[in-house]
Amino acid sequence: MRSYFKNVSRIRYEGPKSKNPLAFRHYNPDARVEGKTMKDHLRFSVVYWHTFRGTGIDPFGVGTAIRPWDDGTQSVRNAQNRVRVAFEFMEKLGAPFYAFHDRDIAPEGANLRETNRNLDAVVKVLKEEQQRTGIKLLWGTANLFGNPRFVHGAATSCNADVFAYAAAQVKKAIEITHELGGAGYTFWGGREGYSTLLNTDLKREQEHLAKFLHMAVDYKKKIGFKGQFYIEPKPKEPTKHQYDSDAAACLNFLREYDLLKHFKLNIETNHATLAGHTMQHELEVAGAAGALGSIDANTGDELLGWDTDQFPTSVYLTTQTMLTILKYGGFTTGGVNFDAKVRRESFEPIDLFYAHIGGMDAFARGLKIAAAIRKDGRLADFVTKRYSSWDSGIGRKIEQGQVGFVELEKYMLEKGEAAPNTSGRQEFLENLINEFI
Ligand code: XLS
Ligand code: NI
Ligand code: NI
Repeated sequence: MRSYFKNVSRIRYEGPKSKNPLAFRHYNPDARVEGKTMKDHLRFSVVYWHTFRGTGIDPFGVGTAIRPWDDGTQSVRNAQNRVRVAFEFMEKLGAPFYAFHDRDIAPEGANLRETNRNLDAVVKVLKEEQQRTGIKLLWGTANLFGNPRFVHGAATSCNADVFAYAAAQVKKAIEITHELGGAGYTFWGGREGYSTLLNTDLKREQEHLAKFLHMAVDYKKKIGFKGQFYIEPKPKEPTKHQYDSDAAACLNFLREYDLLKHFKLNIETNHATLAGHTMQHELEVAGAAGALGSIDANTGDELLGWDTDQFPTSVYLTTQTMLTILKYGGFTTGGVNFDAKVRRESFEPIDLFYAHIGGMDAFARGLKIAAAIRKDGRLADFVTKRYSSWDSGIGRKIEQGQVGFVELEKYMLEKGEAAPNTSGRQEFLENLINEFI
């Protein structure tokens, strides 16, 4: 096979002093952090859609990306060739995982049967390449938003036939994910939301979505797919309001419809920003519910109000992210999935390497810094001490359910006033974090 990245050899770790732009300064896959290799901690994943299907198109202009391997046709042959290019890229980068939507990897045919045939033809090559390289599938998903049939949504469409089509499509997408040994399967809302409430039966749409997810759970069991199901919260875009708007809304939805035990969350940084939260907030909310599954690692632009999907470069952000991920025990099935795209202005193939190397190094630094903060222990000690009134006396009695309002009134009438508060020390703690960055 022809090489498309001839001038790039396997990206290696060269240490923080390296000036080689095609080397890692911090990501050293075999180095151990808290007893686990960086590779196993971070489980980096390349997304097929942005990295191999992104063209740089925006609402004001056509694509700019130069992709010499792409012949510009919608043929299966072109799609199969692209798979080989993708694996050459991922192999050279040293990414252990990738993720895809069904429609990124293979073109749609004239009807569902033909589309499924196209998929199978490409999955065959994906399987070969996975075997050749050892690169694995982090998760698969279905594109239920691109085709015009999904104009009103998929599982929440007002058109029952569209629900049926989406079900058939997801059935197939779970099957191919299973066949490729995927560690998970993600449901992202796509167009599951509304643009106006004037034409929307919100209750009915949400019930349909729950029904759809139950069908997916049933089918997963039926075929013996053991991968983790994820929901990826996002508050808006493309619709004005997405039903899976943030981690708390997703958890509530999953609980209400008895789905929580079957799902974890895939938290995306830029979606957190759009929801008016920080990434760390979303991770904490998911983690506290035992539902922190995986992350889509990108970043937005504070000055732009949409999902710009930039590669993460802020060490402060990756440190916060890794602090919470380590706190909840690290990834099991999930990983750091770069749902990020190079800028329209970065149109050469080599930019794909720079982008991923930067993101991987930013996360490796975040991991090392988070581990150092944890080893130091001052931050965790502060939080433990801050809540120490709950470890004995009246606090302990409240937590253990030994007292109610009557006993608490008696306690306070005797005491007369609450014990004095202590400082929250925000600035002190912010300085402490900066000691490590
Ligand atoms: C869109 C989402 C999407 C999901 C996969 O904003 O991030 O890319 O990750 O469907
Ligand atoms: Ni995403
Ligand atoms: Ni996104």
